[in-house]
Amino acid sequence: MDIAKYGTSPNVDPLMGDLETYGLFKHVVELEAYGMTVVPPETLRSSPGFIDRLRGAIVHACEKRNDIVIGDPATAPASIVPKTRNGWDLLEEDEVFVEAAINPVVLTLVRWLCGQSAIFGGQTWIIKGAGGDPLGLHSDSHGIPPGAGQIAHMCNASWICTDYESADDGPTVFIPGSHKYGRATLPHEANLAATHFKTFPLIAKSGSLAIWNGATWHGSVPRTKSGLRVTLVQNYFRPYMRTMRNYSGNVSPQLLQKYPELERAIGKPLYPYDNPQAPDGTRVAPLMRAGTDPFA
Ligand SMILES: O=C(O)CCC(=O)C(=O)O
Ligand SMILES: [Fe+2]
Repeated sequence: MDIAKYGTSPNVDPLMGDLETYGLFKHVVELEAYGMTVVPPETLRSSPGFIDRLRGAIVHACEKRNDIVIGDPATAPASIVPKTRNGWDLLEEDEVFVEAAINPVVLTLVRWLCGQSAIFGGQTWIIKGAGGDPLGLHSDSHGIPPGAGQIAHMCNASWICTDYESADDGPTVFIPGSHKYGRATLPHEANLAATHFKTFPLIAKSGSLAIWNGATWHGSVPRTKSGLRVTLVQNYFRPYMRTMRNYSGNVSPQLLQKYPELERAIGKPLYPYDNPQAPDGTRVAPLMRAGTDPFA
């Protein structure tokens, strides 16, 4: 029996088809059970050379914004990594960032977690050299208090741009099943070195996607290898959430025309009203519809 064929659930039925087409059932089960999954490059159907172009574009943007030369991340010294935090809003730096944001396999898993109305909210890089402190355990679903943990309110879909082979790469580490706690870590729960929770590391080849329910607790361990770890973090939100940047009305019309899926992914958030006296009425019904079904 194939329930989706009955057409009784218009929001989740098409997702079932996409999960089948792209071979994602294991990944959905891992998302539900553990709160995260790693999709290997061969499942992602990226265009040839995609991950090399993406890594190159991240390095180039970081060089340009910080007036430095990084060159090849495999040989660059840790000391070159800028202390500044200016890695957000990359979408229009290079079209490879659009490709990263609207990859159909990525969007299928994003929509599984955050519904058909999921909104692309921002991208930033992580460029990490050896040394430094661990990153404490946290949830990415900022502002979601205990009591609202039954669904993902946002998710993190990160492109892995250099191999994460072991703890030496300084990977993200996760607490399995912690998305079910439905709350942020408390201050006494954040210390990764002292935690009593069991953790597992993100191990993945360059070109993989790591995606997690934003509520899944995670941190990261210091890198001990030479060279740099490069990651593109991408956040997607349910339409009632505030995003890093409101891309609606703020992306070049040429880019939207070239990538129609981008227009859908950046969505048309209702709040805050762009005109407080006369809000755009066409945005009300979609947000109300999103309130009817976690897959809407
Ligand atoms: O992998 C890391 O270094 C931290 C990742 C993280 O916390 C995030 O992307 O939200
Ligand atoms: Fe995080």
